Amino acid sequence: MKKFSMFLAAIALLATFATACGASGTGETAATAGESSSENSATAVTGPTLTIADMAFGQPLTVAPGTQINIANNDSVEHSVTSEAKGAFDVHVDGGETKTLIAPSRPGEYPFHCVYHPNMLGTLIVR
Ligand SMILES: [Cu+2]
Repeated sequence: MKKFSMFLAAIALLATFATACGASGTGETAATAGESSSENSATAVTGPTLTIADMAFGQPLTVAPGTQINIANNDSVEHSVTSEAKGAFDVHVDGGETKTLIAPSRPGEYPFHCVYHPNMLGTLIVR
């Protein structure tokens, strides 16, 4: 019996969450649906793309400060684009996925590597 009441409590909790989620989108069901589809396309923004293939980053990429860069991982394993300068950027991309990296706002040369494959090296140039 105790188990059953805990089950009911869990259901009630879930219902509360569902209500809370629904409340944020009240009256915007259509807009919310639109948002989620634009979110999907937002993973691939219009802008420069850094393509990772065959365990390599390819040629250095030059972008303006703050540019949204697509990181397309064509390999089947996860890679990261991690700046040598601590904290400048660190984006992890699963195999076959694309993520967005925001270029630093400060111009300069940003060497980076993959934390999973330290021999993978690349350079991002911001100017
Ligand atoms: Cu890697």
